[in-house]
Amino acid sequence: MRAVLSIGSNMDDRRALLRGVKEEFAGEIVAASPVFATPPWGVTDQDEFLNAVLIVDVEQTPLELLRRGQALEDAAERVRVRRWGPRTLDVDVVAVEGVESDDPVLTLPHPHAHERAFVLVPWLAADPAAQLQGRPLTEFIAALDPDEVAGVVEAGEL
Ligand code: A4P
Ligand code: MG
Repeated sequence: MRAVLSIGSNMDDRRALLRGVKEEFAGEIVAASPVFATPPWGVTDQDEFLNAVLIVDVEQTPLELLRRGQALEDAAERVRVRRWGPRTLDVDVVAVEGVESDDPVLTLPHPHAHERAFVLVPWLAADPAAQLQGRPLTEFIAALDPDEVAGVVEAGEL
């Protein structure tokens, strides 16, 4: 099963946390984006994020993949000192090839993917031919606020 993962961090050693996810999926990665620095989306009074996208090929169900991502989030939380502080690591399942779901436990494609430059720009970098609901990613990116897209800036290797 081929899937698209969006990974993000805005605290602690952000790059190391993202790299930890890459290492976890090492043998299953088909493509990986560089790291991008991204302004916080949604709740804007928080620190800048680093984001990346991994395309993986795994022998698991979509739900198992979600749980695997959540286990990595939990592991990242454990090294944290501050209780109830911001998240160290977010692992979202953006899309699974050939799967659509409106289950709130795992909605596919991710309901916010199409409107998030911090997902679309790295995803396009990882897979220039990628499509979301049958349309090229560039169409969704073109529909976003250009300032938001310009705010997503490449920041080195994952
Ligand atoms: N869930 C349903 N569908 C999915 C899916 N496709 N992938 C459910 C992952 N999870 C999915 O998520 C809440 C519930 O969503 C889970 O129980 C899962 O079953 P969560 O990760 O526990 O909670 P959260 O991350 O605090 O909330 P939410 O709404 O998922 O936030 P997001 O969407 O993860 O956004 N700005 C920048 N620049 N970069 C970022 O990475 N991330 C966020 C968090 C906000 N702003 C950001 C970034
Ligand atoms: Mg999440």
